[in-house]
Formats: sequence, C-alpha cells, structure tokens
Amino acid sequence: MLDLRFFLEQLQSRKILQVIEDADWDEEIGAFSELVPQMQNGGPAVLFDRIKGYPEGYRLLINSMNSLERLSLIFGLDEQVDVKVENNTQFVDWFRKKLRTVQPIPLRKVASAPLLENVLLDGDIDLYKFPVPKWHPLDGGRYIGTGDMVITRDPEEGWINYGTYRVLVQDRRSVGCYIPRGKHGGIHREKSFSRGETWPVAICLGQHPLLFLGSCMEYPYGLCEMEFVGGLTGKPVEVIEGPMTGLPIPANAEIVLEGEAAFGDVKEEGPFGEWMGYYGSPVRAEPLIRIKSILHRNNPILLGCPPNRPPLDEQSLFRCLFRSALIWDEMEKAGVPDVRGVWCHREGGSRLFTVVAIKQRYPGHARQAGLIATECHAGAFFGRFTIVVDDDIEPWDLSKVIWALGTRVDPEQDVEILRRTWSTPSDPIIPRNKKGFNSRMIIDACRPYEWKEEFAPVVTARPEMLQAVKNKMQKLGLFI
Ligand SMILES: Cc1cc2nc3c(=O)[nH]c(=O)nc-3n(C[C@H](O)[C@H](O)[C@H](O)COP(=O)(O)O)c2cc1C
Ligand SMILES: [Mn+2]
Repeated sequence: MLDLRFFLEQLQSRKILQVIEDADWDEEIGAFSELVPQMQNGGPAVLFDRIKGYPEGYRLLINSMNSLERLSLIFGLDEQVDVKVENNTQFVDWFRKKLRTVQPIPLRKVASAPLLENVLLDGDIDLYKFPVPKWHPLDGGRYIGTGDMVITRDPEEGWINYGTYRVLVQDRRSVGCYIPRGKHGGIHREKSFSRGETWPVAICLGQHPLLFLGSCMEYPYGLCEMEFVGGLTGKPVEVIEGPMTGLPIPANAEIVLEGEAAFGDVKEEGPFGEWMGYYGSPVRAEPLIRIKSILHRNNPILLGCPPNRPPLDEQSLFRCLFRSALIWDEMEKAGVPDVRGVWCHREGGSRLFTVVAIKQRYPGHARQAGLIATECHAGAFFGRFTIVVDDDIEPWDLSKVIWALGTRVDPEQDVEILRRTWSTPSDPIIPRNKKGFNSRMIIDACRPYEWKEEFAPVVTARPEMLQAVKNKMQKLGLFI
C-alpha cells in the first residue's frame, strides 16, 4: 500500500525506526540528519515528534531510504534481492529490468482521500503550522520541501510531471522553489509564463517513499513519473483532483500545498546546503508560489530528505542505484553493446563520478560508451568525470578503478574534454559569472583497443591454483 503510515509500521516492526522527541527545528534536526546516516548500516529511520514549539502529532521523518533493506521494503522486493551484499549490484540489475519491462499505468482518480481531512483556505493558510526545519546553519530560511514532489502540467502538451525540487518557506502564505533550467517542472513554468499565463503548482510534502523516489528520478521528458510508479507496483497510483489547481495529487499524501506563480513575482531563494556538500548556488530571484490551499491529514508527517556532504548522507545511496540503472538502460537503448556495469559513486553525490565497464568489441567502443553515459538524459545534468573500464574491473570497486586509471591511461590520448555542458548555479567550481555550463572529462581507462592483446598481462596465479590455495588458507583459518 502506497501510504507513508503503512511504511512506518513496516519500519517499526523491523525495529529500524527511532522516535525522537523534543528536538529543535532550528538546526538541531539538521544536525541529526548529518550524523544519523553516518551510523552503521545507514542508521535507523528517525521520526521526530513533539518538535520544539509544535504539538504532538506534527511529525517529520528522515533517513527513511538510506539502506538496501529499506529500499527493498519500499519496492516490495525482499525475496528477490540479497540486501546484505555490500555494493549491491543486484538492485541495479533488478531496476534495469524493470525499466525495460514496466508499462506505465494511468493514474486513477478517486473522490475521497485522507488528505482531505483538513482543507485550509484564505486566512487559515499558515505554513509555519508545520515544524519546518532550518537544516543547515547558513541556509537562507526554513526548507519545507526536501522529500517532496512538485506537480505541474505541460500547458501545451498536457502531460503531468512529478519532480523533486527544494521548497523554501518565504512567508506564511508563499514558498520559493529552485528549479534550474531544463528540469521538467522548469520547462512547464517557462511555457506557462511565455503564454502569458500563471503557473499552477501542487507541492506534495509527505508521501510514501516510492512515490518520492519516482519523482526524483531522471525519467524522460514527456513521461509521468507516477504512471511509471503505477507500472512498478502493477496498480495505478490513486489521485484526487486538486481543488484549486485540478492537478492530480496522490490521495494518501500527508501534506499538499496548492498555489500559483505569476511572471515577474519573485523573491530571493537560497543559499541552501546542497548535495555536493557545499552551499553552491548563490542567492537568486525565483518565482514566488502563492499558496491558495493547504490540504493535510490529521497528525501530518513531513518527509525530509535533506542534502548533506556525500558519501554518508541520506540521498546518495538511492541516487547511486537508480542513476546507475537509468544510465545503463539509456546506453543500451542508444545501441552501445556489451555494457557490463555502471556505477555512479556516492562520493560524487552519485552524479560527479560515473564508471562504466564494457567488453571492448571494436575501435571507438570505449569513447562511444563514455560519451553516451555522459550525455544521455540520466547523466547529462551536472556530471563531471566519466571513466570507462574493461570488464575485468567492477565499476563499483573504487580501488580497482583507481588501479586501472593508474595503469591503463595515457593522459595525452585517453582523456576527452566536453565543453559547455549542462550544469547549474549549484556547481561550486564554476564562478558566479559563468554559472550554468560546466565541462566534463571522459577518461578511457580501457586497455588500448588496437594492442589490447599484447597489453602487459596482469600478475596473478592461475585460477585453479588460486582456488586451491584459498581452500588451504581457509583450513588454516586465514581468511581474505
Ligand atoms: C532530496 C532531493 C532534492 C532535490 N532538489 C532539487 C532541486 O532543488 N532542484 C532540482 O532541480 N533538482 C533537485 N533534485 C533532483 C531532481 O529531483 C531530479 O533531477 C529529478 O529528475 C527532477 O525531475 P524532472 O526530471 O522531472 O525535472 C533533488 C533530488 C533529491 C533526491
Ligand atoms: Mn520528469
């Protein structure tokens, strides 16, 4: 059941939910969000209740997706994936198969929903009713939307997009939202404004993590993320028609804001502690979304998923698994043969450092793989390094990747630089006056194709000897 409360029950029965009371929304919850994911096995999910200054029941959940066990629960696939395997590539394989086979299922409209238990209009609209954290000390305000879904419609083509973009409380009745150019919600916004219309938005601030994970995935332009989620579970996602915007809002959501923005009505947004571990984007003017209604369940739960410095943060594990699968899938669809693995390393926030393994088949195969991994939809935004390795290197194994870099790369001929690629104001290495573009490095760390057969052999014993000695060592109590 795609209900956050059902998921909480599952966490509770597995004893991976910690309730914390009396925490302060002002930086203290943020500090928890930095430290808890650094614990063993990703730490527990944490549900904050009785947050300072707020009544019991107005809750906030963090760290709810930061382990393979939790991700398996969310996707309902306990049986199929061995969640104990470190650096789990099985999850990527499973998800890649889904990407190939899932047929999107249209949303199903329902008339009633728990979300309609409370409908706040006009003078009752007050965003400070909810325990919105100030996550990091230098944040420009209290960010209500981190584990959110911003719902918009393409005013020309009619399709609905669900995208996760951060949301700042600007005052009691308006929010700001950070959507760099090219993101789907941003394209919808641009289209509405260029038609001289206002931009209607619904912002979902608490929902089952599967819906959230669908929303923050780089699913292709023109396709509705919640129809894909429906396809994944085999059942349509149930939605109500937003009373103010008509947008399809998940019926079991916890808190939803409906509003609209008008061209030229802007306010400064930022800074915000971002996923690369920096306050990368300078303060900019962003459209003010003026809230027309708040819908919420009794005792509502905000889903928090704040950025912190990778790799031991809440976001980079699921982003690593999904982006690896999405890039792999797009490479195959683009006709790159013999891709043996893709890994978007958490150390790079699962964007900045992508490794692709191939079995080289023909001259230029490695460059083709590197270029497409870098510029396909799932990889195009804000990447930095793409490394292509032979299939004897597991792309998730950093120490082997670095060994291949050191021994199979002649920088003079194995490095390509792409210029003026898609970046964002958040990119910390790009100076203020040049924000928007960045460059990419593609490193071909495969053995050179034309003399790969003569390439220096790897030092290792014969496989049968290795196995025999491993057996002997085990008997002696010597384990590797
Ligand atoms: C917790 C979290 C916060 C995010 N915040 C933003 C954001 O503020 N702006 C943004 O453009 N992308 C943000 N992203 C990434 C987008 O959700 C992701 O690129 C998604 O594919 C966007 O949807 P779209 O492809 O439909 O545009 C965030 C992702 C996560 C997991
Ligand atoms: Mn989209």
